[in-house]
Amino acid sequence: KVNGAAKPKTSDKIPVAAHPLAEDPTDIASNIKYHAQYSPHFSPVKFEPEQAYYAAAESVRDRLIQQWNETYLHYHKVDPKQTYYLSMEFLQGRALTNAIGNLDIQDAYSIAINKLGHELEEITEQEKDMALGNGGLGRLASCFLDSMATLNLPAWGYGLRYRYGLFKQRISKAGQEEMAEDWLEKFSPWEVVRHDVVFPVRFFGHVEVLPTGSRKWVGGEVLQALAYDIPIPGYKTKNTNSLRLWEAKASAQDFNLFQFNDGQYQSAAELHARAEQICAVLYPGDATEEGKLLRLKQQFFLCSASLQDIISRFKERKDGTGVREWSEFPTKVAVQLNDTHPTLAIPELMRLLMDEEGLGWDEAWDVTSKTIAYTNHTVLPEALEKWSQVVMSKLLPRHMEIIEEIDRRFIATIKSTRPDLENKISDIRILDHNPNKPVVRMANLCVVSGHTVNGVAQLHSDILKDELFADYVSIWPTKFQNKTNGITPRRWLKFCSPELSLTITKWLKTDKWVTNLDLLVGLREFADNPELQAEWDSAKMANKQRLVQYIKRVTGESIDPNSLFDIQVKRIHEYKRQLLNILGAVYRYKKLKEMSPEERKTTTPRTIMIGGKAFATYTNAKRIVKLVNDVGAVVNTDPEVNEYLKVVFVPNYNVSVAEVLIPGSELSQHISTAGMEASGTSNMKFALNGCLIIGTLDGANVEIREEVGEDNFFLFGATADQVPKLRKDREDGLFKPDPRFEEAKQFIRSKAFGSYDYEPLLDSLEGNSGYGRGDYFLVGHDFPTYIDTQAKVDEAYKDRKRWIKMSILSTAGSGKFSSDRTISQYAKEIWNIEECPVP
Ligand code: T68
Repeated sequence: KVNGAAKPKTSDKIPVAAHPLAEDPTDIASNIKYHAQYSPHFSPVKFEPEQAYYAAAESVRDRLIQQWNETYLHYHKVDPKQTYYLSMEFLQGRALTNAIGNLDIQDAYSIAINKLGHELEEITEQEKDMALGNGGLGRLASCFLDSMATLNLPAWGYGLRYRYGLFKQRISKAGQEEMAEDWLEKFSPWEVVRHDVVFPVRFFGHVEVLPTGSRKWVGGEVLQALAYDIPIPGYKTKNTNSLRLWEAKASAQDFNLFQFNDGQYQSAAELHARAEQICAVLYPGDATEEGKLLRLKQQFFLCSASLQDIISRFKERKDGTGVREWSEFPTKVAVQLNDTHPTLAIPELMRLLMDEEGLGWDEAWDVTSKTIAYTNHTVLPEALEKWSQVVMSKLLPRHMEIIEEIDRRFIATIKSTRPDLENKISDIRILDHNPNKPVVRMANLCVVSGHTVNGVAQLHSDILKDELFADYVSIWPTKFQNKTNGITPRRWLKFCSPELSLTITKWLKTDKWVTNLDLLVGLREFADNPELQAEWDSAKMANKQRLVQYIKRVTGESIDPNSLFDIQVKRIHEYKRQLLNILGAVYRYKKLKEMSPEERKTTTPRTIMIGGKAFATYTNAKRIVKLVNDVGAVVNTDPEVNEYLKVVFVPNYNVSVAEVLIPGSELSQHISTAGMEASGTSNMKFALNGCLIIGTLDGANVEIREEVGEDNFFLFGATADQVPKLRKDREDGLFKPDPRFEEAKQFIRSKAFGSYDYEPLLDSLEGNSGYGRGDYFLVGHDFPTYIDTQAKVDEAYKDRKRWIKMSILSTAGSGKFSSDRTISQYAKEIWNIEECPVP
């Protein structure tokens, strides 16, 4: 690799010229040089990978902007119904590889960049992840954006432009440490600020009754929402949609020059400071009242700015005959709420329609309830949002009034039409008037106000219908749907695993699977073919080798590419049961220690990799991170066993790390307590990449197993319908732990992995009852079948042919899990929107 000072001669011969839409690699190289020179961000002497990245990104952006403008103008002309996906999170990851891949200019760019003395792969590594999300929910939103553009659907993503996204995770002796991740440290070449798109957003104040009788929210403080747009290119199509992220600003009038000149610097710019707080961090800690208020402000800021923008677009695209009828609004606008975080869109749309546009309640309600739909992503009681009525009344007095009125009308309807539900009213109404802490139940507000509610995998949607929302189902039997999650095959196979993609294309004799993932079933007939098996094996090995290098670079650990690569990566949570995984590893280590050297040689060597971030204040999750690291430190330096077992904690798991880990995986663990993981989406990414799953019958695992075939899925554990009884048995002291489970815990207690106090963590697995105690997540119950199933994995891996066949069948059965399928279903069954391809 040549870079910096040692540039090859070819680079000097390339002229500097703006060729925004160049096809030819030399012209592309000229355009990249043009950006390095005329859109400078660095002093002119250097052209190292970093400078090359920014210049290349800007040259790719040139063509995106061309398509992007055409798309906007086309939608403007055709005026189709559009979807607005409101989400507090978008986990976009890196954009350069994705944009080059979707624009299908990979080869030309690769050559162009070579001509400038660099490697495409190396410069793409310079990009920081855009990590404006926590985990599955945020990444799902980003996969959806990719599919919406690819399917030529007129759709927008709306979110917040957080200054600091998800924290960076560092592992020290003490365990996880969090650091602010400054994705905008230099600048992002992918965002365009729209100085003409600014909306006022009010907080606090009070409600005034006007002489006409109508009500108006006045006073308080007003911030400005400024739009930043990120282009979302579809795969091999001109359609390029937008992700619009709002930034909070205070205006010049709010800067008190008088106070400033008087030396009162802080109070002079007080509103500016408060504006900055709104978009400062992704998920401000909400243990304090201030934290809760800030989080609610963020949610309202997103909802208010987005709806004002949506309404202004609706008005702007009238057909020239004058003002549109408001009843047309739901025929032009579909708003999808990504969980309850943007629920305030409901009262805000009501307020805008009534107080700003002059509609009556019934008309406004009709429009709102036909426009809004809600996706639920969790049944965990602690994750169902409830906002204090006191805080809500203070921050959003008019919205509180509107919510009270929705609640009042809902109760009145139930009383008059469903006397049988009279005794359920306190559960299903929106307001909870608990005297200790009156709250607004956001999920209830969504269910009552939205036209459709969906879960994210079949099992999860069934649980919503049968349990969480059962009473509502009896009121609105057709309101509830399932939309099993999906992932984009572009990022999660084609771009992250080029060798495997080429093999698939070769054997299917087409690359159409990239947009029609069902075609992967065509691989089934070749699953036993030795030639395909050999190619498959070598593609997987290339990915494993890349992973070996990565692990070496970030942890210093050398792992054996011939060992079984066993990976669990996801947010650390007790219900996801990383603790079950690490207890299994501890048990495996202990058994290896007890074996003779000859016996050890008969075992299947394994590298267990675990990665994920723990929420900063989630103590038990942080203890799990520490335990994995401590176990790794002992196992990996034990010369007796480290040929047969390694345990590696992969730090700072994020989208770009996933793009290296998932293609290199052979076994992955999706082992949550049944009924608790709404869907999971990484399980789909692993299966698509020919990785076998060991898992419980939870979330989308159920459907993955159906699709790949039960012989190709390592199943264990209690089922969702057994869980309540198992918990009850536990409380009644009827649970008899397996001796192997006791042995694993005892080994940790013996300080085999250091002197850190693991007692509180192990304690959560003991006792009889209580959340987080009494082994609420049933680790003890599932441990023996987990160990037995892992033994089956070891056996299966010894038979290379059988393993590779299972791997091929995993990929072949993954067609259903394309987010293109998911989004087509949303488009038809919830949004009622149609494709609008740019000619
Ligand atoms: C996940 N939820 C589900 N929540 O856990 C997962 N952020 O099963 C599912 O596959 C995925 O959503 C997509 O449907 C989340 O990721 C959050 O990240 C979250 C929760 C509360 C507040 C903020």
